[in-house]
Amino acid sequence: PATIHRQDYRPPAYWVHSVDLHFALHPTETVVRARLGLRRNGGPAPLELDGEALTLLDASIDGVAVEPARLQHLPGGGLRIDDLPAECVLETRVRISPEANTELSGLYLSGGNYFTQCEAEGFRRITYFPDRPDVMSRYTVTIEADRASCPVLLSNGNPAGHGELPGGRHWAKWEDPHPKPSYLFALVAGDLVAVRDRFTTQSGREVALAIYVRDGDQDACGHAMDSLKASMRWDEEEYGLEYDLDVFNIAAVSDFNMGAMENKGLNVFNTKYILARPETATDGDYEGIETVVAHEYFHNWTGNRVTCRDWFQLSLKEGLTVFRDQHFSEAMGSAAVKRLANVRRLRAAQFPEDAGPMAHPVRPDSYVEINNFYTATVYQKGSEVVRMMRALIGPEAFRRGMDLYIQRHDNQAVTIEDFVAAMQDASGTDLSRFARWYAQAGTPELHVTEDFDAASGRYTLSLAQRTPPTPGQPHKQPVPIPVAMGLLGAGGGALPLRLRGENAADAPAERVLLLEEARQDFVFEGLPERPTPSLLRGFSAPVKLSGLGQDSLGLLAAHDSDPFVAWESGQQYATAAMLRMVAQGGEPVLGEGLAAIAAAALDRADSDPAFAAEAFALPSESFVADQMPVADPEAIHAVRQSLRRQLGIRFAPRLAELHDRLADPGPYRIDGPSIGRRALRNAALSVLSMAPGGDGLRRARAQYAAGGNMTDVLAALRVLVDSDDPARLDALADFHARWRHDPLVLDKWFTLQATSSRPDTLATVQVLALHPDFDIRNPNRVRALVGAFAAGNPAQFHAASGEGYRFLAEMVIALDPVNAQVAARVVSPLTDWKRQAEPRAAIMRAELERILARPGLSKGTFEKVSKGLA
Ligand code: HT7
Ligand code: ZN
Repeated sequence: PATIHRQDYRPPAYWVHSVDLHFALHPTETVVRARLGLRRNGGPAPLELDGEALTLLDASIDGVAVEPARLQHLPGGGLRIDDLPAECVLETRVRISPEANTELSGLYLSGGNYFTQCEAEGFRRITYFPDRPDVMSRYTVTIEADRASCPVLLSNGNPAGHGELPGGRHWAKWEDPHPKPSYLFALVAGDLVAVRDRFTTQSGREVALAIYVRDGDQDACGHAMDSLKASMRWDEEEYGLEYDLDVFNIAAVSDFNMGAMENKGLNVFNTKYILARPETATDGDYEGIETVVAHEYFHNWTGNRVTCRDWFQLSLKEGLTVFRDQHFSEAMGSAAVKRLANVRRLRAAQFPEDAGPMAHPVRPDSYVEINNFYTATVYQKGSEVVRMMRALIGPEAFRRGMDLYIQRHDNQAVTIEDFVAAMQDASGTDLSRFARWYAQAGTPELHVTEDFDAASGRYTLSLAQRTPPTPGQPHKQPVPIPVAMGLLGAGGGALPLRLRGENAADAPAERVLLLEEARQDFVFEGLPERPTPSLLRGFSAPVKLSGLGQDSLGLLAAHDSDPFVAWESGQQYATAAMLRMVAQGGEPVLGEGLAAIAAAALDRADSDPAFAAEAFALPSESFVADQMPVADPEAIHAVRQSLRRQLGIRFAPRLAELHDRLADPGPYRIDGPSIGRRALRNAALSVLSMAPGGDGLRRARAQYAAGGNMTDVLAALRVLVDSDDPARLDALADFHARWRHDPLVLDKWFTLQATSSRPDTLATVQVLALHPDFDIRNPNRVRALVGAFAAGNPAQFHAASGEGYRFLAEMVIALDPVNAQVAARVVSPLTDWKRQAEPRAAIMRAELERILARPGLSKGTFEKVSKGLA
């Protein structure tokens, strides 16, 4: 397959100023008529239209039928037409089969209803079109379908008419006044019901809101609707950005390749990010809904009104919009806990990506399959880059920069340079060096060394940075790293921060150092005692920090005023201790330092239970493995389990007391304090249940039997499923019997078993892949079983037998012809062979070779596997 290079970008030969679509919907023979208003962009050139899985019925130019010989069919399925006039109307009619579309890209059927997914390149599976984001058009869409099976007919923009047709059919027309790229087109049709609400914008415009779901799910839309209204208000208050259509529709679908899609005026959502009832959704599910609803809504301006020139600029909309949704979620709840949860996710997904075979810059230079570049780097690291830019220029200048960006580029398809230029012009800060963050792959390593001269009270903090080589980028330049910091005295109090040459009077307690060179010294004066540096407060830059000893980490964990540094220091302390135990072998010992960090975490149970739960948790097995040049998944698992057992024994009375005391006082509430309480209570139960002879398992059985909200039920079942308790099988059977008609809850049943720490998990997973409820065509179910096992259960996936690798390869081989996008995603853990010891690495390579040898392998899976082998 061909590699596409960013440098090869050329403007399109034709603009399409207007698109008039007509759909005659049918499960296997949908006919799409497209009238494209074309205008040449420059001198004479052929018109090239993308197309995939289309059957061309006929074509005309300005009403005159085109001779078939004039249409040149291109290898990928596209069309080429020479000698067109500078301005004309091209009409095509194609036939497509939604029912045969298992890729879930283009127009497809889910549960008998029609949905589209066009990002990134799905529109070409609906009609012939220059399917690239810099071609922006005004759309009119008419949908015609059987009234009984498809009472609801939706598309982008505002409704513009509807009516009856003979033969029990009906039609609806939609007009979108805003020019948009083809990837934002959407159509939804079927037997859905609407949950309705209203929103009045700050300028007084009335917007009709609706969430379309399957009948019976209406009661599960309240949180999504509340989140939508909160996002609409927040974008007005924070950025002055108002919604711009008369209607905002959301449709929920259970077969979907990703989380959701921001189509103009008609967002399409995975049901996972819409439906929530206390008895079916966990607190994490509720938080995910708030985040994803906000994210898609915020795209209305950052992505839709101002869009990307080409797919290399993806982070222009995704990094910025993730930053906006994270900022929103921080404002809605406990900002500090939200921040450290997001940092934990960044380090779990993006840091390994940046260190692996698919490492790429936030703005990639090339790709084979663009779907492979909807990555943690483009999204999460992209968001961190925007966050740093805001920290560097300040929030007021950032807001001016956003205003300028939108004022300059409304209704345009632009580049990351355009965004940085707006920020630079609005702030007067030179951001040319900063742009390296977009161009260089790899996670910068920040190393600290210190020197204190007690006689003069002078303290020198030396910061050095290095970004490791990544594929195609052997040499890196320094990047500007904002280091938010403070200095602590031995008692944990803040010391004044007076840099050499500054006035003693206005020494602050916190400041941001900017490390721009490979190494810089920062000299502080007037210090009464040897300080301990608190660095990267709030995780001010996406880097790996090293150089602090265990004493410093222990002090920071106990005393730092910055919640991120306090949490992070505890995690780093524990990671270092665990790495030592893995290296030494023998029986792990819970040292006094680690026990003190755990005790300090529990001391915050009343003041901040959400933080206490985060700080009490040991670093994940994957995080510890990521710190090793060659991982040892089984040893890490053994150490972590042993430490959890020892924590359970040591803190048993306290954990039992917390489990008793933190039970929900009344009905389920989804607010920060309630979420925090449940998180800590369930963390206590989990660790308590590790202690042999304790009453943790009894408590888990009782908690499961009590039922109630899904957060507590699932936490109890998690404990049982990881244990040898005979009750676990009954509980699993009970859970299945109770929820087998609710796909989202059934996904949890699969994931629980796939991520169990029990040694027989692989055999269980193999059996589950044959379960009648496992459906390889449903991405949520594939992720719930295969994805969860391979990415979320390192000890079992990396079983020495290699059976875990073989299982994943089999699943990828079966999945690739059904849904290549999902296959290319779930294959990732197999590409991590360079960090495994032999013979595991050899087995992983052999499985990758086996996948690569499959005839007809998709280009997406080919790209991931071949890069993974390199
Ligand atoms: N912009 C959306 C990305 C997306 C997507 C990409 C490829 C294939 C399927 C997809 N579904 C949604 C989602 C977002 O980031 O907001
Ligand atoms: Zn997005």
